Amino acid sequence: MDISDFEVRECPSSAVYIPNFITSEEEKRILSQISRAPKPKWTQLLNRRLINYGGVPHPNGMIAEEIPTWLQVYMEKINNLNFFQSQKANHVLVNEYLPGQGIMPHTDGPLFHPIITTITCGSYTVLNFIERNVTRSNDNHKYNNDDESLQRESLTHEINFKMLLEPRSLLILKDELYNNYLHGIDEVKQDVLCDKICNYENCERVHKVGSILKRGIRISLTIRHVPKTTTMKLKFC
Ligand SMILES: O=C(O)CCC(=O)C(=O)O
Repeated sequence: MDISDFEVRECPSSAVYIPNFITSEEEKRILSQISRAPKPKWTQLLNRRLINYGGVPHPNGMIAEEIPTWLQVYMEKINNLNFFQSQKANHVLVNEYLPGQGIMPHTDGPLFHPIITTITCGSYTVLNFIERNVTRSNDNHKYNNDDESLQRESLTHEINFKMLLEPRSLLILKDELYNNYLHGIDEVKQDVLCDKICNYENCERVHKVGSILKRGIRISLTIRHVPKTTTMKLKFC
């Protein structure tokens, strides 16, 4: 696979969008495994619910946990693209969005090797990108619990561009898009496709500006590398 064929050219550096990165069969398997996750695995937030696989990222280090084999298949598939250089993916965040749910604009911050890879399952979504206010310190990210200041930051900025994420696609964000742009998803039940979407030419289908897409339930797998990990040591006295 020549990755340069999948670069998104109409946005700052850099994004790679691969339609049909997984097959329909693989998508069904993922959705079926997620639907069987026991309720206590889920963390319910106001606007979505999520599961951490591999541990919970933390400034003091993530206590590494075993990742289920069915999920390792997709981590391997991403590792084979060599985006994490000598590192390997070791964390998967599963987000579930019902129609009308989204995620506030944020950056992923310093807990991760600065590359985000996301597989979309079940339904499309539209990701918004907002350029950061460069005069602010660089430490406003989701894991700071600084949600209010993030929202204030993003409210003062217009959306610079958007990306349409189709089911079974893989999106990879790095460089300027990781460091200098917030990404978020509007809490709406449908999207009117507009000319701010910058990856039409990378999409599997032909989409028309002005058409309306109704959202279904979307499961996203955000697969990343957490550099700082620890193993739990039990002391027996
Ligand atoms: O669901 C997505 O595509 C985005 C998820 C995300 O940005 C995050 O969990 O940090």
